[in-house]
Amino acid sequence: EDGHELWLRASPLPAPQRSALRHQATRLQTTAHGPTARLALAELQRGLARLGATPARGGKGGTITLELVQDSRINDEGFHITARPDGQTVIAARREIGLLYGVFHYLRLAATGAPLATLDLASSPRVQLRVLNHWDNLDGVVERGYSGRSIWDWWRLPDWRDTLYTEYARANASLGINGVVVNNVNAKSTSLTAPYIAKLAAIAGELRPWGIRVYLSARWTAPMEIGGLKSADPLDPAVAAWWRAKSDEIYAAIPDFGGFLVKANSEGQPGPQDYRRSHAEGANMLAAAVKPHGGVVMWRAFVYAHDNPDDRAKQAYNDFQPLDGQFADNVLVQVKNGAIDFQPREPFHPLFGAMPKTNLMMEFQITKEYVGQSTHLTYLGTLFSETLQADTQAKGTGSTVAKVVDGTLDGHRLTGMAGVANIGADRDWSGSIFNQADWYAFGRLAWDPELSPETIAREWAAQTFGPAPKVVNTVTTIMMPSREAAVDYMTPLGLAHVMGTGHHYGPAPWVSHLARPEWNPVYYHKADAQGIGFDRSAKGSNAISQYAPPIAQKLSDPATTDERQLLWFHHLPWDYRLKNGEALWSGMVHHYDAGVAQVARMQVQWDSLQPYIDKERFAKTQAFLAIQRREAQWWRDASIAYFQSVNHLDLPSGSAKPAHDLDWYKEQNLPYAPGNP
Ligand code: BDP
Repeated sequence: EDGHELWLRASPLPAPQRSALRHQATRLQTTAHGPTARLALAELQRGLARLGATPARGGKGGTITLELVQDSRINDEGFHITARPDGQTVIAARREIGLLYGVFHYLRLAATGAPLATLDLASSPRVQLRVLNHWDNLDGVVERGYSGRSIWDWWRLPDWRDTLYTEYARANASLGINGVVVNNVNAKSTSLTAPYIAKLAAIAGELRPWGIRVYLSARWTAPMEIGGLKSADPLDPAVAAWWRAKSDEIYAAIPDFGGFLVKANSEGQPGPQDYRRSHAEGANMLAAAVKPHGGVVMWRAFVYAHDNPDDRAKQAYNDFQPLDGQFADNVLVQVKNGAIDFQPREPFHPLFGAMPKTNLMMEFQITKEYVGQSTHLTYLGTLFSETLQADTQAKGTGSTVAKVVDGTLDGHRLTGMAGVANIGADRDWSGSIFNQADWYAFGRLAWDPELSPETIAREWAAQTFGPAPKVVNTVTTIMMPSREAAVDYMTPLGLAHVMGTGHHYGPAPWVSHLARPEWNPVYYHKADAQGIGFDRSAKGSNAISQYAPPIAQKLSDPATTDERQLLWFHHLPWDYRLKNGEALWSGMVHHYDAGVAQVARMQVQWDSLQPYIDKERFAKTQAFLAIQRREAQWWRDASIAYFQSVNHLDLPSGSAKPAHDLDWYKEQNLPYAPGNP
């Protein structure tokens, strides 16, 4: 039990459920016979066997039938499961992929102990493109990867197709993930050369039966680097012709190629602005190249420029919002959940709700660059859901980010959700057992952004560790507050980006020497003897004006700002009174304390599961929690030592002094931290 089986390991059900399931599933049949339907049937057999319910030969009992139907209650990827008391269960879908998704859902119900005897359940994905973004380099190093090397063995492709590809595809299909961008957004042109297209075609062949398309991150200057052109100007006809020919070449090898993802004019990457063209002009040129083949372009809005003195949090909006309505219909603008960069907590990105005429897709980071990487247990389902449920107020109350993303708010049909993958070649895929839950939660929320993170945690726990209530309850109790604990010990009350330089692991709020102002933690917290926080009100950067008026109004006053985002929006004196009556400084210290205490509780809760969990996964999680406990303390102590050196205030009574002086914390460095670009 090393975690390799993920949430698909399903252990035998308790005896009564097992025999009920066996009775339900005595005969399995399919009326569809394409490759995906065959996989669906095989998955059903395999899943039932793992649950201890292998159909008995010649036994009397019910039948499960996989059947293609015309059903108006579901879309092309949806499924409809009905189970009647006479023992007939039908998993119906319009296309074979729906049968596969339906089988996985049926098995999920079984593994989590749901009743199966009578069912009438129709489900369709609410988001069309449910895509993993691999930040994998061609040399096998994964940018911000904490789970080993890339699973793509480019060197030995296309001849050698590792069995890992099928296992990976199967895990994704079990969640409904239907697209994969295989290479880093900091892209190399090499990915677009003929040998690499052949390699990609081999991967595509492995993923296709599981309903997954491949996409490529495109390097903007590829026409110059591998095409011999003098320019990459999107309005230069030779450039457009090059991309059209390149797209034709890719589609000839991969007829269902998904399209391109582009990081342009961001963090040193080239882009159309180098030619004084807008993001829309760039995106549309590329979109025209893939359009005849049904492809899309996912154009990232993660931009900020070193020569722009404006608040970094405002720059994407400033660049993109004026372009609303100018993007071609096969372009999606891919927006990170928050305006800075995947912090433990960020307010939702102001572009959501502000570009009604554009297909906006969500980008979450599943890999935990800023949230403890592989060792800290910080379940991201709550983070994803918090953003999705945030109300943009764009069209009045209830205009949630989820409704922007699923297209219902503005009537968009082309919709998407991307997650920066946490997958690598480690045996457990994700760097820790609990990091698997973030991959799982991403997939489930991409299918249905309204699912509750607690429901998802319970599902994941039951499938990963078995359905015993003690286990599921305890694991869920550990997971649910875990991300808030990290917010408390890392960035309480709306602080952000105070992590160590480059690797983003561990505390470094004192760093102030880096070349670009917005690379320095001091830029984000602005602590001085008088106070702390980034003033984004009208007196400050006025980033709040990028939100809909009712939200901007609330954010203009610290008293009506959600305290969890207080210092994100306001610079306040150290003695500012929090809602509970305490001064800001003592409130901060209490948050740090609370974060550390919560991790200590998580350790006790996990220890109580020892009798129920297999040895290796138990021990690994236990060891990682010990690291997290130690490092939560480090975060707390280093942060307090630094802020105290700025404000010279005493600690509230009952809070312990940091174990070391500030210089000691400053000297801690991590020269070989993983995942650095
Ligand atoms: C930041 C990462 C950097 C990525 C960048 C991006 O630190 O490695 O290249 O985002 O999203 O989070 O492009």
